[in-house]
Amino acid sequence: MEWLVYSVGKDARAATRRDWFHTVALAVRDRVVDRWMDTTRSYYHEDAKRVYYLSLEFLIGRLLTNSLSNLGIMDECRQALDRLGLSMEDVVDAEPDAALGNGGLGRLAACFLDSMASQGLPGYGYGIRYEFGLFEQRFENGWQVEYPEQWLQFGNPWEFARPEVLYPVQFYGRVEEFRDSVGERAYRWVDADRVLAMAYDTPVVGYGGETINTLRLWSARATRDFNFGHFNDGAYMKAVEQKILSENLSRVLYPNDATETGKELRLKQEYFFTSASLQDILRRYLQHHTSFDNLPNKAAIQLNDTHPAIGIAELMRLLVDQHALRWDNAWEITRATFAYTNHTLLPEALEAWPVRMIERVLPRHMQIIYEINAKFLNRTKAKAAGDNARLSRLSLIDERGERRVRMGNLAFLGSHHVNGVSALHTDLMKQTVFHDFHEEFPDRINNKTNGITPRRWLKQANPALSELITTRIGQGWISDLSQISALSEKAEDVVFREEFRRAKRKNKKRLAAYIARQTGEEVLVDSIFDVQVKRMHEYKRQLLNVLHTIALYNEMRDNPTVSWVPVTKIFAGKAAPSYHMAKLIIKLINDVAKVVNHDPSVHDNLKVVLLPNYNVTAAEIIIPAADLSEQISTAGMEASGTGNMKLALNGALTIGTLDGANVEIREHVGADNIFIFGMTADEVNDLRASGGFNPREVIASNPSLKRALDMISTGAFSPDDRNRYHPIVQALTDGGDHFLVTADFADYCRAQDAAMQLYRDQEEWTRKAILNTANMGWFSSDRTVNEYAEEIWDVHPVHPNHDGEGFR
Ligand code: Z2T
Repeated sequence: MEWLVYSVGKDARAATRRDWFHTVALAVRDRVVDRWMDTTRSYYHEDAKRVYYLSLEFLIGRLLTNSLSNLGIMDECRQALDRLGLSMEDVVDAEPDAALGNGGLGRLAACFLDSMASQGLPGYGYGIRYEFGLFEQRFENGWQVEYPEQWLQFGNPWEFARPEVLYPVQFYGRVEEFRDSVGERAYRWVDADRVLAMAYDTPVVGYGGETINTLRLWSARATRDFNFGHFNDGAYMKAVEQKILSENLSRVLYPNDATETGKELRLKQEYFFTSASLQDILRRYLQHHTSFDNLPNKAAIQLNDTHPAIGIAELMRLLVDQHALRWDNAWEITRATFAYTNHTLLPEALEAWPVRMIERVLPRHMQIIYEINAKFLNRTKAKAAGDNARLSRLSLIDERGERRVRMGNLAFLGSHHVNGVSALHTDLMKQTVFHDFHEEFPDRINNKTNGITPRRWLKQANPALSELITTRIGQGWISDLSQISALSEKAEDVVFREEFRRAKRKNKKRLAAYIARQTGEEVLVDSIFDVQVKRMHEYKRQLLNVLHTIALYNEMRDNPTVSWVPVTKIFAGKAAPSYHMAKLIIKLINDVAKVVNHDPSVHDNLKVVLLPNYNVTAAEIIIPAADLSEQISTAGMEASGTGNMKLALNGALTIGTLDGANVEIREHVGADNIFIFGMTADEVNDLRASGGFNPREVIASNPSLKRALDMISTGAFSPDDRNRYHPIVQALTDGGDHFLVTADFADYCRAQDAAMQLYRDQEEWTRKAILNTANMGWFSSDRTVNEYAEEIWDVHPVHPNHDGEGFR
């Protein structure tokens, strides 16, 4: 109560739910600060090797439940609120969802922060404090409309502004050559614009509260130069305008998940946070060291995709230009410090900045990139004389068309390890994008299959199942998920199966209420909750699911006397605002929902819902309630997937292709407990290479597919605009069906039938669901992070001293 009065400045009668959220968050934060300082101080005193996770995205979601749960004070807090007549749920619901990321890549970064802190690893996250996170999605007339996501509008109780942690970051200008004190050629970057990067720190509470790490996000501030000197009116207003423009750097997250826009502001964002982070890392290192030789023994820098890859040129610049190291020495240190994670093979998502743009925005970096390239190609030329095609593939510069810098090649060359995010993806990296580099550096590529944190994705999101698990096997699974395998034998226990079903049913009721609130649709709790939640993208094939939905709808209408297993098709996901096809697919799902849900002839046996504004908070409600998990991307295209892991851990059975981590999920849960269908990545590759795939033939030979497509194309779902879906039908037919939707349709329907038949046998279904939960232990991000720590970073746990006296 005192907290409310003194920190929020209100008395209890005037307090809103948001005020209570801020009150509770500030009280929780107070419990964290001492341990946070202890942790930081322990790292400092031990001069521990730290790992720095550089990521343009951190998809955190809400933090209140997470903090309370990891600190072990959930019940205490609930009781305190009870005494005030307040509901915990209401307070929790008042927190905005921090959506500083697009999807898998950003959420992976957030899971890694949780896992590093939970295992006592000295890990820092570095990124951008976007004022606007990923847009809020609404449906207007069934179409996606984007609204700004104003998560900071009412303040952020978790962050600490550090106005004293401020670094200059430069853009534009030119490079001057001069002779240094020993007469060597040297360079300086002059006449550049300056922006300041200001730090905001958020404590990352590890499970048990022993370790509290730091997420440091940078915010752009104008330099105060314009306050000095004399201005006439015009110059003054120009200077103020300049200030506003430079602060746009940290204004908004780019909403593209797997396509790059090549916009200058995006390049500037990447350099902005990377430069500030490197300056901060070097400052911390120099507190203990006078030479840079030990940098690789004290700092591991992980590049989350190529977004921070300009850091390789930046570290070279800092070492060579500012600290006067010799090139070869600086390069050795740089390579020993950086490692790079690749998250996609999609060609349109591989960053390639125009040389002309980098020359203009970062002139010194362009020189450094040329120098790195020249030295590398010269060395390679000596070995592979004559093979010019190979050399041009290895080059950092793509010379076909407008000259561009291949950021993936730069990241590869400047790193000591390069990893993919699932076994299949890593293999494909070696065969495709990095084929030549892999030949050149056969030990550099390694696999680190993604994982998810069991704290957020099981303990917090699914209290019903978590409590059940803990009553049977204790709570060791929370910090060591491999222990969950002890549930396997419980799959044979009829009482346990009953309780497992009860937990699932409770979650389904919660989701049904959420669906009713969000869409007005009533769904049957006893239907199969068939869930596809992820970004909207053609390669993820929401269309395949829609086509099956329409085919099932037709079958149900044709055979009204059959006793159908009721199905609820649940979709959620955002489309990039400029991705017209993905937005059209959203409209199609909404149009199909409208027709199916209001057709009395299917007797409520089929419902279709598309939930708006999918984010971490929505995922926490949807995932624990799922029966069937749709992981149906075209094989070879989904690098890993992580939603697949969250759903299986929560006892959903997967229907999926042999893509990304689905392959490893099958190995762990067993082929009998997963519905695999469709072409393999090799088959996809062969079919595309043969050029012989003809969707028209496939469609003609499959009446149910033909009927579904005909309905879409003749306007059965869009009577107000019968041509609306022409682009979709076109893509699936004359367009050549690049994602092989039609090719996999028949086998997908077979797998769907198998799932529906199995669902009739609730005991058998539950047995398999339990075996999924029990066998997903390996997919904990604790395991993933440990692999990085041991095989890439060489960092080790530190146990913070919380005695108080020793250090103070
Ligand atoms: C993203 O979420 C992913 C890859 C990207 O490539 C970009 C973004 Cl924003 C540049 C996803 C992959 O699509 C997904 O398969 C993977 O599980 C996830 O990254 C984490 O590795």
